[in-house]
Amino acid sequence: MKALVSSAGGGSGKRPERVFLVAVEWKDEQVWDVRDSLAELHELVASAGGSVVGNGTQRLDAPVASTYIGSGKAAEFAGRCKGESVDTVVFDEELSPAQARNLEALFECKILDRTSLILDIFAQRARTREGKLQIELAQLEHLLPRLTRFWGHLSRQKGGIGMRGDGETQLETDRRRVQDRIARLQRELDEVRQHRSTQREGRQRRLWPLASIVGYTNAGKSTLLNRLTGASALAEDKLFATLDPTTRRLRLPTNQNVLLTDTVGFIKKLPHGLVEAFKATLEEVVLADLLIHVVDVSHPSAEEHILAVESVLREIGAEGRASLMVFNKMDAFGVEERIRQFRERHPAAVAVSAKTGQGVDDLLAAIGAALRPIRQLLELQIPHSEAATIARLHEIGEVVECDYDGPQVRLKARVQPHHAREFAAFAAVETPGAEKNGQ
Ligand SMILES: Nc1nc2c(ncn2[C@@H]2O[C@H](COP(=O)(O)OP(=O)(O)OP(=O)(O)O)[C@@H](O)[C@H]2O)c(=O)[nH]1
Ligand SMILES: [Mg+2]
Repeated sequence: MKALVSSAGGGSGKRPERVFLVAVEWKDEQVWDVRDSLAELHELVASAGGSVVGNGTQRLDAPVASTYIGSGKAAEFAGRCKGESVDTVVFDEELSPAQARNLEALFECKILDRTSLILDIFAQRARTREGKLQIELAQLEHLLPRLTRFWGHLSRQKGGIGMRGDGETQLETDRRRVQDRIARLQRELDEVRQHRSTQREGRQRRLWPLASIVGYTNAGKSTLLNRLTGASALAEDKLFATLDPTTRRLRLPTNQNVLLTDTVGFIKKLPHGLVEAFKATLEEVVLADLLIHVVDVSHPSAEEHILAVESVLREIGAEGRASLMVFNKMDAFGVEERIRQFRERHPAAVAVSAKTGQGVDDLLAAIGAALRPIRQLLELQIPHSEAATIARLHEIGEVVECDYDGPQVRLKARVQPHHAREFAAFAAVETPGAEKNGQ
């Protein structure tokens, strides 16, 4: 599927597709207001390169089997769309293949649902081979049950009375072709992943703890990674600007090295197929020693964003990981009251502005504290003459006590477990052990 840029309307110049949005207000729904949901769909369309020219909503108890929304409403919206020369109608819900087909016939234009739109955006953004394979797989799996719609013209041409068999045969062939492609993609993905996991084994990540930045799309995750590590990850006011994970080293003021990963943002109703396709990438998130959950506190739906992120984390098995909540965009106008309210529910959260750097020192301290249990507390006695060893300890560890009186220097320091060996010869009489009092 292509991005929402069409060459329709004649001429060679491409213009943004004209898009009409349709959302449903469920009678018992309160948490997520339909306006917020439409606003988000609007941003999704803009991120895909389309231009929203109107929208319509309907209040319903349950979806209507044939057209999702009521047929009267559908006809009314179709009339508006024709008047506005709309190219594409995007539904905020997932449509069944039959519903999409019926709506397409009624509106006489392209119908997309939220899932196809998100897949579209992901397809535009994928850069790495693994990312591209994952998206194509998710797209084909979404397409398979809908084949009749996309390949409709074939069956229609051939599928007149008495020729129905031909149309069906064509459809079967197409279906098999897609299934074969899915199988091939899965094999290729397995190979890429195997290669990646061997690479990962060799990397330093086993020595340094891993912290993953997670959060709703557009929360400021990449901006935060850039702020903390001086990286230059792409940060944009776009949904799903980041797709492929970026990892950078962060050195905390306590001399602790941490690998910090920025990854794909989450969204409510993230298509399940997509979560499946991204599971391997997201596994890196699951395996992290610390999850840094970035929340855009300036967003009116910040509360729902937190719930959506927690739900995706549950889905990928990251529930219960050590995590630190970060209220980002504290520089935005009028967010103090919101931060105060959120703090009641998340007392350990840290407020920052990734943009201005405000609060970053507190964040670094909080990351250090959260990772403290991973470090080993050494109690050492080092001769005064071993100045280089003492200097080395200050360089790679966090020295918490230091006493130069007496024949030997007595030190207590927290170091990464793999550094402990270097100082084994200087262990104080008491056996050093992993520190248990953490966070
Ligand atoms: N005012 C303000 N804007 C911010 C702050 N941090 C990020 N932004 C803006 O928010 C937008 C999104 O930032 P990104 O860093 O791309 O967000 P992300 O979470 O990586 O987004 P995706 O990769 O799309 O999921 C950009 O326009 C940033 O400039 C902040 O602290 N304050
Ligand atoms: Mg990003």
